[in-house]
Amino acid sequence: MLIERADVIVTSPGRNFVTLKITTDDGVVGYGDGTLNGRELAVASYLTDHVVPLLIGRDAHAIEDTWQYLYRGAYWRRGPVTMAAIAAVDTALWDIKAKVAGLPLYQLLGGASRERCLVYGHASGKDVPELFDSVRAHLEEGFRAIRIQTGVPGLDSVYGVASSAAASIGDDTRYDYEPARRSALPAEESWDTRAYLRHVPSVFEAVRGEFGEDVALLHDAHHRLTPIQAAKLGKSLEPYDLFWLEDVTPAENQEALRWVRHHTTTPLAIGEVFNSVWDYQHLIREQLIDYVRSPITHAGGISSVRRIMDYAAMYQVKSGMHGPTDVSPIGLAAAVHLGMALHNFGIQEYMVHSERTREVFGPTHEFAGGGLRPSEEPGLGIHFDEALAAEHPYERAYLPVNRLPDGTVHDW
Ligand code: KDG
Ligand code: MG
Repeated sequence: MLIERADVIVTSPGRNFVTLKITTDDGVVGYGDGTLNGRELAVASYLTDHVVPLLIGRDAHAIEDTWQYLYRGAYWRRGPVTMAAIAAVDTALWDIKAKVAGLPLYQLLGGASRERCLVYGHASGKDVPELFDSVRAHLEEGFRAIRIQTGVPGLDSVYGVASSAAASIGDDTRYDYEPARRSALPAEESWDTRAYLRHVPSVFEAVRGEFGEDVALLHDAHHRLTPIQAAKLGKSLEPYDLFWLEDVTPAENQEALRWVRHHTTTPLAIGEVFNSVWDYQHLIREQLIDYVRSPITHAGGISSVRRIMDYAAMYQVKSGMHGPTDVSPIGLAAAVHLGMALHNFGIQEYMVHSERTREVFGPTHEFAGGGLRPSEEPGLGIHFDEALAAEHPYERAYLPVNRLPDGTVHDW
């Protein structure tokens, strides 16, 4: 079975997505996600100009060989653009293989290890009362694990805080802090680490006081702290028993995690900006983290994330794949299929896509009992509507940029 066509589709139903559609000579179609938030067209060009010509005529079943051919053959390895492009190919080929087998993808990955994949939603609020509304809305919808982000007194806007986070599932305003910001230039936000460190523990104290001990709570520091600040935050949050504390320091300096680890027992998650097993080599072997955040979409696809998770399993490190709205429903479907099969699955991030996005992608996985479960359809279970996708052309959009009070650019 040979690859006959490969089409790169860029669509923007609420935000931008890059999709690869591979068609075989006997008409089987597979989809892969290669969306890289704010740099979408770089992946689209990498695919169209450099990868698609290599795919035509290849054996659609040779997934591992194609992965190695694209990874090693390019000479220029790793990096978010390359690995998102390889992810799109790998995911589309797994979709095809499972459709040909007539099985939902998780069956080819080893079969179900659990009934459903536990997910966490995003609650947020400018202040504690707003945050409580948002937590309550998530609990009513059935979430059992919730990420908590709040405004910080003195700061105008803070990463991860929506203007109406209590809006219902699928409402476009629920995650308006993480939007396709459709302006000519990136929005600019401000940041003050001391104010943040003073405020956050009181928020978790209030949330535990109101909602009790059962709900799993998570928090994302979004790479903004120094090692010693991160250690302080981890220690100060210990009484509130977090499921994890995410991205405490910038991901490039892996030594930083050693400092944090030596000072706190709060579990640590990192890796949404990592894109290969090599990024985890020391962090996992030295047991400096508890959860791997790499999503299939940014880390070379199902084959590659599976490699990371098999390595992580030796050290009791679990998965916690990135699942923001900028990973398309195809990337999320792939994560749920792999999550079903992995023994060391931990949790899946689930920012529910807007209605418009879901109409274009047609995902069939289902949310119930605080978790996601893939449908039993052969393949990934995606019904992509190309005609509808074409009605939503690309619009340039950037992630925000972050500055300290004196104007210095800070990590976002
Ligand atoms: O594109 C970047 C976002 O997906 C990221 O900022 C979201 O940190 C994030 C998260 O944990 O979902
Ligand atoms: Mg994050």
